[in-house]
Amino acid sequence: MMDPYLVKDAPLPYCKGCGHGLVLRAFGEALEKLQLPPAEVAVVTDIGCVGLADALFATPHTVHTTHGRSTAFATGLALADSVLGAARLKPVVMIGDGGAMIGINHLVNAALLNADVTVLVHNNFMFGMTGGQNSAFSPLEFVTATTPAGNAVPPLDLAQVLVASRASFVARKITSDHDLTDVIARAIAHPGFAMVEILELCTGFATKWNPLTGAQLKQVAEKAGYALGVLREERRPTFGDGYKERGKEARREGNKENGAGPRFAAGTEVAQRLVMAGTAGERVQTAAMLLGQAAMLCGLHVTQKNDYPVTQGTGFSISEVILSPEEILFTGIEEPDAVLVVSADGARELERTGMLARVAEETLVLADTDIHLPELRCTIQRFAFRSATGPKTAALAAVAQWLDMTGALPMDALWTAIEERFPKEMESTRASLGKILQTT
Ligand SMILES: Cc1ncc(C[n+]2csc(CCOP(=O)(O)OP(=O)(O)O)c2C)c(N)n1
Ligand code: SF4
Repeated sequence: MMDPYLVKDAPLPYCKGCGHGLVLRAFGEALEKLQLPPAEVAVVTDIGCVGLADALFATPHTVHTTHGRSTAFATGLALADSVLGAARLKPVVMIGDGGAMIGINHLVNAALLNADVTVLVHNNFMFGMTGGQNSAFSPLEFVTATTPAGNAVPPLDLAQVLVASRASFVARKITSDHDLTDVIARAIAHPGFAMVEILELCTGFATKWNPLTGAQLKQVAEKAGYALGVLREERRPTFGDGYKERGKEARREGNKENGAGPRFAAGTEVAQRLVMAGTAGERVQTAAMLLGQAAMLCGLHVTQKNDYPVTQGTGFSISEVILSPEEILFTGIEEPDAVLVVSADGARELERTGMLARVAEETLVLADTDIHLPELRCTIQRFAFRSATGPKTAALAAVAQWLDMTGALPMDALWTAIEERFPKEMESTRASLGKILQTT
């Protein structure tokens, strides 16, 4: 028996009677009905009361995003999973009508792409969290904080906008509909973009200022000229399907050339979590990318996460790389297996973020000769990365040194990665790295 998707008996963070609670319950029931593996469900929440839901999910991934942009984040997840992964991930967006108004172009784009994303639009006709302001979805004559004499502008028919955007599944429901759970489940199971708009009550503001009850939501829809129910359900290829189809031929050619399957045997049988730290502009992330590519040539799974200041060309540059024979389900590094520090900027940032405090006794720390590091639980091994190879090759030299010491990947895999990405620099890079490898 799988763990439940929602936290059991969790107190809801909404006002009493808020429609968000009913949608959440129906969404939870839809997940129970579908029995999707929780690791293959990503709940992407928007800003607003609707976005308070993250803590109520026990097992699926949750991502809390910026106002109006949740669909864009979910589209990114779906496209990456369908193009690079196994196309199993189901991102489900929880967004209010305020967020849907702000980010409407993201919904239009996701619909055009037919990204495998489900968007649950919680339409309570106003901005709830900020005090009941008018949204593009407020009905005519609706009283809101910004339209105290009644809204003079007709509401947007989002379902029609998305039908015109070629969305492959579009529905509009009311919270009290008996089949709400089924329609949400159908939307999630639908292969491609699906939007379910749910008309609901904001009891914090809307029902205080308007003679509105749950039973009257149907009349609101009628007055606005809204169609209800499942308005479109059709099959067309998702963006990922199309991408894979177009890429098939190219890949077939590529495989012929490269020989299908791994080209080298990895030396490691367990995951390796590396943190690389240096200075922006000194090719730290390029070195991490080459390490990742070398690992992929050995058939390993790889993740790379980069961090640098917004100015990009100044300050630190950090890459976190995980290489693993197993699928990598969590990309964070709690306790690194190796830390490569090639500049003072990088060292300062690792100290500031607490990464250095998380090293274990077995962590391999390779640092440039002159860099100050605090006392660590493990020994620090020093190399003249910068002076021997130059600042722009120091990070790659540290990678080569780590490979040389651990044998996690054969050095030939790294040389091949460098040759494929930077053929013109191959000779000079090899000569530079040779200097550091010979000194050990
Ligand atoms: C870009 C941006 N604009 C404005 C805000 C302020 N803000 C926070 S919550 C909110 C209202 C959200 O309304 P809605 O999306 O309808 O969700 P609800 O609160 O009704 O669930 C606003 C405008 C913000 N956080 N970010
Ligand atoms: S203010 Fe409105 S949307 Fe927010 S929790 Fe209260 S009832 Fe729900």
